Formats: sequence, C-alpha cells, structure tokens
Amino acid sequence: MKKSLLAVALSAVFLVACGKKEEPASTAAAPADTGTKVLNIYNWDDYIPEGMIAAFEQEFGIKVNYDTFENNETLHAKLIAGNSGYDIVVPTVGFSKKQLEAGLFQPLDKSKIPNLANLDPTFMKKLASIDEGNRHYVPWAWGFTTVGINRQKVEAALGTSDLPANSWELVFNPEYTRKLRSCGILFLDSPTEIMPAALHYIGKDPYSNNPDDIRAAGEMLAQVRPDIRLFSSNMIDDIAGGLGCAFVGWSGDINIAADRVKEQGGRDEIVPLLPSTGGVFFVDVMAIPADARNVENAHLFINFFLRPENAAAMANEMNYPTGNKAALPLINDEIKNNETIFLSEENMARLIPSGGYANEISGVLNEVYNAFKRGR
Ligand code: N2P
Repeated sequence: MKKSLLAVALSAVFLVACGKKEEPASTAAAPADTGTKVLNIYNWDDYIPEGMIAAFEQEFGIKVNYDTFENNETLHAKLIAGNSGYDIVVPTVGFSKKQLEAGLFQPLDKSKIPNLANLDPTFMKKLASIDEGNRHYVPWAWGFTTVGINRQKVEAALGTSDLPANSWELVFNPEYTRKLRSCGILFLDSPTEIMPAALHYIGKDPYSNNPDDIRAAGEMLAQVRPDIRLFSSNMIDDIAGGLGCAFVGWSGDINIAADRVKEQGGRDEIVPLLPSTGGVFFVDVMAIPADARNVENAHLFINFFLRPENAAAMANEMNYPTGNKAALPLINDEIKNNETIFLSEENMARLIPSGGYANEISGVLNEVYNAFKRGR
C-alpha cells in the first residue's frame, strides 16, 4: 500500500480554536538571555530517546533540566501563570492555538536553526495554517489518539475474534465495555483527549463549542464509567504489565507497550487500532515561551533535535512519525512499514483533524469531564 510518510494526505489537519483571547499573567517583554549554560525543557512523558539529552549536554556543555507533563492542560496552566522557567515547551498544535494568540511564545530566530531546512515543506505548509510563516512552532512528532487492544485478552473477554468495525465501540459502547471490564479498560486522563473522541463517537463535531453537545457526550461517557479501571496519561507500563485490555491511548505509546511485551518475552499482541471512523490526529511542536531566559540555548537544542539522526531516533525509539524529511532514510524499515505508525493515505484521510475548544467552553468541558471521572 502507498505510504504517506510525510503527512501529505492530511488535507485539513489544523483546526481553529476560536473565542475570547486569554491574557497571560504577565505581558512583560521577554527578559534578556541569561547567557548561562542551562536549558529548561518541558515535554510529554515518554517522548524522547534515551541518551539524547546527555548527548546534547556533552556536545554543548549545557546542563538540561528536563521535566515532563501528562496533558496539555497542565502545560497550559504553567504558561498562563507566567514565569514557568521553561525555555522549550511541547504543546499540541490544536490546543496551543490559543496560547499562540495570547502571545505566550516568542518568534524563533530562524538564522540560528539552519536544520529547519530538514523539515518537510508540505508538512510545514499545513502547520503554517495555524502558525503563520512558521514563526513559532517546530514539529516534534505527530500521532493519533485511538483505541488500543491487547488482542488475546479482548478476544477472550468477548468470546470472539470478530471486533466491531468502529473500534470506538470497544470503549464507548456498554455492550462491549461490560464484557471488557473484567480484563481492564484504561482511559487517557484529560478532557481534551477524551472529549473529542467522545463527541465524534456520538456524531458531533469533535471540537464542538456547544454545551449541549458536550453534555450529551458526558451522558454517553457516564454509561461506560463503571467499566473503566484506570485514568492515566502514562499507561505504557500498565498496558505492558497486563493491567488493561482495551485503552484510549496514543498510537506511539501503545506501540511502545507492544515492544515492551515482546522484549519481556510475552506473547500478547498489543495493537493500536485504526478506527474505521478515525482516530484523533495530533501534532506536538517545540515552542519558546515569551518569558524564556535561555533563548540561545533553546535555539541550539531545536537545531540539534532537527538533525536527521536525532529526528530518526525519536521515530525509531518512540514509535511516533516525524515531519523531518531528511530523517526518513534513517528510519528503520520495521517502523516505516508499521501501518499504525506511518499511516497509509487511506487511514491518514480518516483521521479526525486536530483542533481546540474556545476558552469560553472550558468550564463546561472540565465540569462534564470531572463528573464523568468521579462517576457522578
Ligand atoms: C508521548 C505523548 C504523546 C503526546 N508519550 C500526545 N500529544
């Protein structure tokens, strides 16, 4: 099957978050660069190959403080409060549009990032539909939120190998969840990960800003709540350890769990499914906060990450595809040929475009999500 390694088939990936602007706590101009040999990075859990930070530190003599977060909401709260102390953060593009509009990121000095030339122009053009002129964002990786399964456990619990064509049924339809609760259903823990999929499943716009739609999604979710074992945004070990058999998770993380089971000599097949009605596409990007203090070092790291060998290592080890064209020849065939990492054009076309919710709806979104999570 024809591969779309570079997301060429993504026709309308980047949606718009609309609504009132959110003001950052501090709008003071960015402080001058401290000139110190330090770099503070804030990225998602399980998203960087082992040794990459150490290699950067050694080559540049810069000490990196690398912290991780579990969801966009946590990152957003830090950015909005101001003085996060971070020099590079890695938000998801759809969510992050409101951060960009609020002036929370500073423009890149592209003269300091010659390796931007390694990025795929088609990918960057799509990204420019949100970040005009590609002034602030540099892609880290992309993937999709989807349903993953432990095939053997799911088949045993359902008593059949016939799985529903729409895989979302496994986690949103009580007919399935009642059976799968015995082997464990795991959900990502964030309103903006679960609600787009839930809205999509009930036939609404995944990024609807209509409170009635969001409440309707909450009602659907309430039906399956008793069957959910765990909410977690770092479920790799839980999946690999057999705590769950069906999960709403991220494509790459599910594939990492699959690798871990194999490394441990397990036989269970862990697989991110490609729902016939689509998984939720995401692109995560590096950006420099407006109040970052180690701006020079941030540029050095961005340029370092964009080296073909580093972008390829991210894909090879973390199972997420890259928008770095120069890295493609260095990506292992096993990864390139994995239909759940580099998607076929057909599957790519099915993905639900990335998006964001208006600030005005965040109250309802959180209220509905929290009620769901609490189970009342
Ligand atoms: C990797 C996290 C994927 C980030 N562990 C989803 N935006």
